[in-house]
Amino acid sequence: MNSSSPQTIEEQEQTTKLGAVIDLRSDTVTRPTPAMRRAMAEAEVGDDVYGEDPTVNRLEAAAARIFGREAAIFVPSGTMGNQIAIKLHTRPGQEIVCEDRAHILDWEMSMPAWFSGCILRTIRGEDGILTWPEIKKKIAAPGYARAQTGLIEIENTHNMAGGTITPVDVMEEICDSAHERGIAVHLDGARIFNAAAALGKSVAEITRKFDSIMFCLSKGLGAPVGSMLVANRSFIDQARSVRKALGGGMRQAGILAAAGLIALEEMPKRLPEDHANARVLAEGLAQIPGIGINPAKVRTNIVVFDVTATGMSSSELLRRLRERNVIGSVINESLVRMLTHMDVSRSDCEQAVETIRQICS
Ligand code: TLP
Repeated sequence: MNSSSPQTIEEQEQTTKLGAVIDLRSDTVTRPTPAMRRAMAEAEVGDDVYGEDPTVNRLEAAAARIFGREAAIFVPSGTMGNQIAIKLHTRPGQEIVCEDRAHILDWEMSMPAWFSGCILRTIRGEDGILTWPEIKKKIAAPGYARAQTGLIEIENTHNMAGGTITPVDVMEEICDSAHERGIAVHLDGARIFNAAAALGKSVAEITRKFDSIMFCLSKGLGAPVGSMLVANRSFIDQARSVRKALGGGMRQAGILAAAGLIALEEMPKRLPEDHANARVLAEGLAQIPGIGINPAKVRTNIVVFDVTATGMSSSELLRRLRERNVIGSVINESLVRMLTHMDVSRSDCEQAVETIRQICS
């Protein structure tokens, strides 16, 4: 287990009481903008299980158009989006190749095994980046005596590796080579808009070869709830049944989709600001004796740093930081994770660096 629960319930309650905290635990913590709240209040709704919610339908059409695909489905969470895709791409008894710190491995409750009957065949990629030559070695040889590889999964940006970006040509080589062998490739693109912003390319351009793409509205894009699964029409038609089976049929979900539409259409353009703030954080941290980080590797909104040389464990450092109203999350004994998002400013990041400096000195 390379992670621990970021917070106990008591700690979370304490957090909500604190008020002026600089909350760098995740980009999931953002509150809906006033425009989102207005759109939610005014949303036209219907029963989405009957396919009759006009706002959900608009959101799904917009996501499909933006990704240049036939269809999309609105799901309650990124976890559900990934797990629906895994269910549809695989058969029980198969293997899924993914990176060693993948979200589907560490944070999705063993659902590939539990729900789809598959095991994960992992590879440690430098900076979380997988390449075809490495993946190729892990693909099961055809035959009756070995579990067959049913799916390859790529996470971009890679969360626990520090928001790193797998280059487009690397992803495309993986997709082309997998397809030659009849293996599908799913993208956990929870933060694919961050990758696109950092690369200066459109999400459609960088994801065109994947068989399915999950992305989150509720991370850097700032929506309160929701993710999308994007693919061809027949895949998304089947995804509707799997979503229902998982309890993800949400009725008047237009209330949520209304915020999702603003997230999708308005928020990607502000992501460079989060990336610049993450750089401020990383460059500041790099100046603090005992903190291990290479700021040049911080290209999006996730900052992961090593605290071993401070003599404190990550949870000890975070406990002391929390006393001073700065919160981050634990990855493991030595690694801390901090994310920038629309509810933290550049000066919040500077303040966080200063607080960490005081604690370390
Ligand atoms: N990530 C959360 C935690 O679960 C770790 C976070 O705070 O970063 N894929 C990736 C790459 C993710 O980072 C996440 C959420 C998901 C999928 C799942 O999304 P949700 O939380 O909506 O199920």
